[in-house]
Amino acid sequence: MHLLHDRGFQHPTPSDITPRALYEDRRRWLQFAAAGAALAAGLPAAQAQAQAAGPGKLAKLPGARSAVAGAATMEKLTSYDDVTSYNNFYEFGTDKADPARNATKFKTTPWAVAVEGEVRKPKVYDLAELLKLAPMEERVYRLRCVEGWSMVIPWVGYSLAELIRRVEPTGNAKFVEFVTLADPKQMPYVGSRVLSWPYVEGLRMDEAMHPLTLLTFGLYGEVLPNQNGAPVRLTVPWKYGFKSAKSLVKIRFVEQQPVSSWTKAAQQEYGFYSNVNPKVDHPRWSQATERRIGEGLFAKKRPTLMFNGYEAQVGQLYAGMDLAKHY
Ligand SMILES: Nc1nc2c(c(=O)[nH]1)N[C@H]1C(S)=C(S)[C@@H](COP(=O)(O)O)O[C@H]1N2
Ligand SMILES: [Mo]
Repeated sequence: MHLLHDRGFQHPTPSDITPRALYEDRRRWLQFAAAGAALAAGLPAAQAQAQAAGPGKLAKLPGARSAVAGAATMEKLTSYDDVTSYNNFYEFGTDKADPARNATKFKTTPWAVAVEGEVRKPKVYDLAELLKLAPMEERVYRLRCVEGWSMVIPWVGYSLAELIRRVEPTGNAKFVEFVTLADPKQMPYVGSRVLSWPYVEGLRMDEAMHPLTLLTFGLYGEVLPNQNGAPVRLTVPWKYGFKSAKSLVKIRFVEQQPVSSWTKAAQQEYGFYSNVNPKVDHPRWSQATERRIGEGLFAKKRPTLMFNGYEAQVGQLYAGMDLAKHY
């Protein structure tokens, strides 16, 4: 059975009411929201102030405001709590709460990412090198899971293209394959039959080079929590969330289209492209609408946007393609 990629229930969280003007400065808004939540939880004002500075749980990883088009939606952010407690990371379990619960001791140092295949300069990068390879940017992206829910997350990282340029792909590099850690000693579901391990994903070369494709090291101004794919993951905002592979250990440049773990599990349901598309339904459910996590179980669903709202930036990558066929 590979039916576990279901439409998991969302847990309700208090939604904040925000004056429109505060949207102008997202950072101010963030502080406001955090302070509001802390006050609502009955915390003293001083503590509320402290929480307002950020989630404060992990090492800081600030990112400069990104200049990349489409990289800064002004939509209300999903709360840090929701972003870090409602996760898909099947290596750590299939329940939304499993990754946060089961990844607390996940060891992410030392860490290295092997960049290899059809490149002139293959190299094993250790995490410290990757962290200083290019300036960190903050990118506020919508994340749309194929299951029919979505979030808005302030990621920190830089365009994957920065890394790709440095390894100098050859003319044979048509696709990029992403391989993530599969360590049965640390990851209780690796070895289980829910997916084939390691978790593998892939992009076409032009998709991998697109400035929106983010090599991601943090969120909410701090390093990635384990459950979100520490210490380094991919974020591809116009595709369903499963394309954004977590805890990367290998980036391989190849001539043939890679077969991703989800395609292997159910080819009719999860195609190579997996671009967010409200007009192409999943065989078992509609993709026309989505539930925004944090808005509550009974909130009206939102219409799903073509390419998750990034059509202006990425639409031309698929010009002339039949997107129902290349789902
Ligand atoms: N290695 C790995 N990466 C993964 C997954 C996974 O199970 N294993 N799940 C994917 C899915 S289905 C989604 S929706 C996103 C969720 O990312 P988030 O938990 O940071 O929101 O991670 C993706 N990356
Ligand atoms: Mo997902």
